[in-house]
Amino acid sequence: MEWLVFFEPYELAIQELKINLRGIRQQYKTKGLHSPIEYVSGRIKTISSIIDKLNRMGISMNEIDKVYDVAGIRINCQFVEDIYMVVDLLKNRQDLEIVETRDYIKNQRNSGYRSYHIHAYYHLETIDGLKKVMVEFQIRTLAMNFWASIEHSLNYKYDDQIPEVIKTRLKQAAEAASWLDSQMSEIRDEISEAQKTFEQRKAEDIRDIEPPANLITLNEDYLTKKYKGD
Ligand code: 0O2
Repeated sequence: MEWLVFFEPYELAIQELKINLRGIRQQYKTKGLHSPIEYVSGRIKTISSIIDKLNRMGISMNEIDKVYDVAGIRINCQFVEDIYMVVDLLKNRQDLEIVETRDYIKNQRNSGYRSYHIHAYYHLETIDGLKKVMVEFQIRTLAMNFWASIEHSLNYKYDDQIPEVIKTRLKQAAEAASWLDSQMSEIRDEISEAQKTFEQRKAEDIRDIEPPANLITLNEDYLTKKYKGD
């Protein structure tokens, strides 16, 4: 029961943030613009993972608030430039209070890990009033995400003791991912233009399709029934 109470605000924050951030993507698409957000996911840290982290940090359960990533939101982007656009979007939100930023893109970790992290309080409206919920945002390109998820699985498999030979391969793979990101950035305008044209064509195709003759009648019938008596 205590864990349920503990997790609830984090879960609500994740649900709301996922909807809000997906809404941003939707708004870019509606305007026929390239969206800096490709897709958004969220997770709550498992109890065992929280306990592992407390042990790693050498702190007790009473200091659980120091675990900044109980609620995690991951934002995947197409281009490195998009990451910094997303960072600005987050910094300008009224419902977020930025506490810390970590740029592991400009300062790649020794493992080869790249990503942009933000720790921020999300302003959650609860039945007991405003609650500030700590959330960790990880903003990365698809290439960074691919690398991180593979390395994460290997760390799990080898219990954080990845053999040196595999570590070397991972570093080479991280360089390749970084190279891929820079190549994609070079042709970013071309790709964005192609994507915009594709979206516009899709919209035009729909506009050109004649609706069935009885569609309006059907809608009118439906509305008459739905609001009968109002
Ligand atoms: P999980 O399972 O993803 O929740 P610090 O001790 O403060 O220097 P800390 O606590 O690792 O660093 O915080 P940081 O740097 O903000 O990293 C938090 C999360 O980023 C990690 O959470 C990972 O999700 C991810 N991350 C950081 N470094 C790496 C890395 O080298 N490889 C991969 N794959 N992910 C990384 P957890 O709790 O470690 O794990």
